[in-house]
Amino acid sequence: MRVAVVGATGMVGEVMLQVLAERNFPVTELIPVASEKSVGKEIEWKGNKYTVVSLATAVEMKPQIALFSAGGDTSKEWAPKFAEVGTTVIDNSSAWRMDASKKLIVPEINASQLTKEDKIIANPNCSTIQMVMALAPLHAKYDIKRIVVSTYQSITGTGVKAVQQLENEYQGIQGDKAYKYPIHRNAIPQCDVFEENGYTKEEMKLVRETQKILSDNTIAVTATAIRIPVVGGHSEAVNIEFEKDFDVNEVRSILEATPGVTVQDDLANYSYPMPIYAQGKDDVFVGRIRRDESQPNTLNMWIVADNLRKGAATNTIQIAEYLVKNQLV
Ligand code: 2RA
Repeated sequence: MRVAVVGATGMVGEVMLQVLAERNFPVTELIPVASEKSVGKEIEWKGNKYTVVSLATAVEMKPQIALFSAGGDTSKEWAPKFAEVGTTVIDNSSAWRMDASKKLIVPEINASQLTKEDKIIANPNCSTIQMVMALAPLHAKYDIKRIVVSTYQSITGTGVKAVQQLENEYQGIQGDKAYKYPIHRNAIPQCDVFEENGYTKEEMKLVRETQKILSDNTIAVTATAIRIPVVGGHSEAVNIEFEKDFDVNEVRSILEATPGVTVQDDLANYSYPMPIYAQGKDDVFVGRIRRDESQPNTLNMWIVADNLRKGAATNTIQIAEYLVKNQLV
């Protein structure tokens, strides 16, 4: 299969290349694509060297699949051009996620929605993916009424510049800034820009994307997204009010039986999810599972995942695997 990776030299692009190799995705021809400044660079993948090409060249090569992580503007302009030559695009930007004609897919939850006609498929935001992975099976059983989520997000979600800023601040040296404020020894209550309602785009993604993926606009969601000086993954404290009551042990059993979810919830042995241990793994880790004793039918939990893997690259490639397995490409 001829596969283009658009944004091949970026953080998510590099992880997509790594995951394609790890999962032995059936690539017969790899087309690394990047912005003009990177065209001509060589990358190595599975022991072979590949030359980075431009978006226009990649379209002419008519890949069967194009995995995008190149920002919303690039996706808005170029995803349709790939689709016009028959390529199926799976896009990591927010460009298409809320487009009513586009599918927003977490394979374990709603891949069955996909058809051959879907030529631009949206990969949800990383903080949404890890949350719905844990909530979808509970919604099916207990019917979610309201979600209150606070996220503690890795600087890798912002990109290389943020990782470098933390390193520079740690070393005490000056350099380019991804954030207006220091991130070392700090917590910044802003991920992405603010919307009119005082919430950030990141917080409103959790609201809107969760409703779309779970196909239920009656689910009330409120979110606070915080940036913290961590690199391994995103963490989330989630409070869920259900329409029906539940048994905490049954909740734990449901999660333990959910593909892609690992329960780490053994307080006697101080076992709970942490980003430093989630880094490099594809599962979503859930712990601190406990009833909210302040109101009926309400549960608290802690959800951690590597935002570059299940939060982006791995979910994208799992969508591609589903397409191939079901002969939709
Ligand atoms: C972030 N989820 O963490 C966003 C984009 N990757 O900044």
